[in-house]
Amino acid sequence: MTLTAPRRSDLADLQARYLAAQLRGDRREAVRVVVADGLDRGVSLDELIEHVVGSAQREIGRLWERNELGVADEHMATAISNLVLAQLYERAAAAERNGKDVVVACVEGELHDLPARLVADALDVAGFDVRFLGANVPTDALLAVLAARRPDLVALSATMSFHSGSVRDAVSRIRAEHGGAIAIAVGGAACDWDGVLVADLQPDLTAESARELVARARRLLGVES
Ligand code: B12
Repeated sequence: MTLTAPRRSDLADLQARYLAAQLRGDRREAVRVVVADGLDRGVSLDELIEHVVGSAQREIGRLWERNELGVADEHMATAISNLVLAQLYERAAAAERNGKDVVVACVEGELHDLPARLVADALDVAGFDVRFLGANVPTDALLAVLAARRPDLVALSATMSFHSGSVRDAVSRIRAEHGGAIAIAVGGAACDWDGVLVADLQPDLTAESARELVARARRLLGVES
């Protein structure tokens, strides 16, 4: 069944109900809001990632920053998002594989793997063959994976600006070992907070959201959409 595109107000309503479920620690309601009331009613994975799960996580961050939420509540909320993403991954209709191989990793030291997971899931559902390495990947270990797999694209995620050094180190070592054979994408909130990072590194690709990354990766790698 094809449904009309969700309006902003529908997405805002889903986000508000999802956030309320996260704050109550109600895992079943959180899954119901995103899967039954979102995905099953025609809201796309991209919209759910960006305007429901992602934006609720950012709101959790604001509450935490203002001391309106404790660390345990933030952990509980993030665990709920991981559960919900696993359900979405299983249920979302994946596009036909496009033959392009991508490795997604958080740079060394970076513990925020949920943003990178959003990126990995969006690429995967869009048809890319994705290896998601998770949080805090030592640069040596990342290079070993790249040497073994020789992917078309490596997507490096950094949230904290104090991990800019890890991003710089990873990019320069990937270039030294592979030249231009592996395209490099750099992204995550560290790029917003460290204004010169992307300008200095000139990666093949950057994007502010998972959805934008998918579109740009398609163009960069010559995938028909
Ligand atoms: C959950 C959380 C944690 C969890 C992480 C759990 C996990 N498994 O991810 C834990 C508890 C580990 C944590 C730790 C810390 N955190 Co924290 N955390 C958060 C929180 C609340 C949510 C993160 C999240 O899920 N974001 C949701 C997604 C959607 O974020 P996103 O960045 O917008 O992602 C999109 C884009 O960036 C892009 N993207 C992401 N990766 C890539 C890669 C590529 C290649 C591309 C192209 C695009 C791209 O696509 C994504 C999807 O559209 C944020 C709040 C926030 N605003 O994000 C704080 C936040 C990031 N944390 C913060 C802080 C301060 C910390 C700590 C320093 C706290 C401490 N004192 O220990 C540590 C640092 C840990 C470390 N060494 O890395 C601050 C950072 C402030 C700043 N300006 O520096 C924030 C903003 C909270 C706040 N408001 O104060 N945190």
